[in-house]
Amino acid sequence: MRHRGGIVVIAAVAVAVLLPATALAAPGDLFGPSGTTVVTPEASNQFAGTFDRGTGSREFSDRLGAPPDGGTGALELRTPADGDKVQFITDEVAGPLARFAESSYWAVRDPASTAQEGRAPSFQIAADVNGGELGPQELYLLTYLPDAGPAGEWTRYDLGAGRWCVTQQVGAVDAYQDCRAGGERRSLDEIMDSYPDMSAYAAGANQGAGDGGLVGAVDLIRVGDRTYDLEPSAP
Ligand SMILES: [Ca+2]
Repeated sequence: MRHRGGIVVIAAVAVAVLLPATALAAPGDLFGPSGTTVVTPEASNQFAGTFDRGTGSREFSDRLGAPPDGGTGALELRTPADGDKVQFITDEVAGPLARFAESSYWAVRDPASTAQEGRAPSFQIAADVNGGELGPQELYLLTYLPDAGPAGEWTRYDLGAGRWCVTQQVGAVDAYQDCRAGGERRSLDEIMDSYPDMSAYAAGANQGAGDGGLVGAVDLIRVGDRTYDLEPSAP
């Protein structure tokens, strides 16, 4: 087995290979006319796990229901152990960080979770610090930590108004863990002031590392006028 540092470095490279900027972008303007894209096991719309590790799992399910106007189900995320991480991220949202000024997602914590109080699925944006081609050392992760709502109740998180940790992805650093450990949080405006050319190339839900025992679900990921409704099957 490779040591953790090796795994993280390989994962970062895998992200760059799997999600090359806008090269795989779907036709049409995702940020023009409003619309909803239904994401199912059969129609992933370029969503994929990226920094996954350990024994965590993802499953489209009706078990925890869905938020209002979110269909019948959602994407369930399980991280039994602290070392587990599962993600669900798409590059269709690639573009300037300003895109996320109007963005949100919904999440719920299964009441049966044994994780620490307050834990719920988080959100991350992978970004190129200076735009253009993603060069060495240019991968940064923006991490949003939700304040978990009551267990079993779907809660909407306003990402545009949120505060984010900004972490350069180098070596063995886990941006989520780093943020959880007290990383400085900044508004999107503050981040755009500091890094005017920073450009997102992927974004989505993150659960772990450090969320052992958490069972959660995410749904209605919205960026700009585009909403992704996560469902076990097509309507
Ligand atoms: Ca749904």
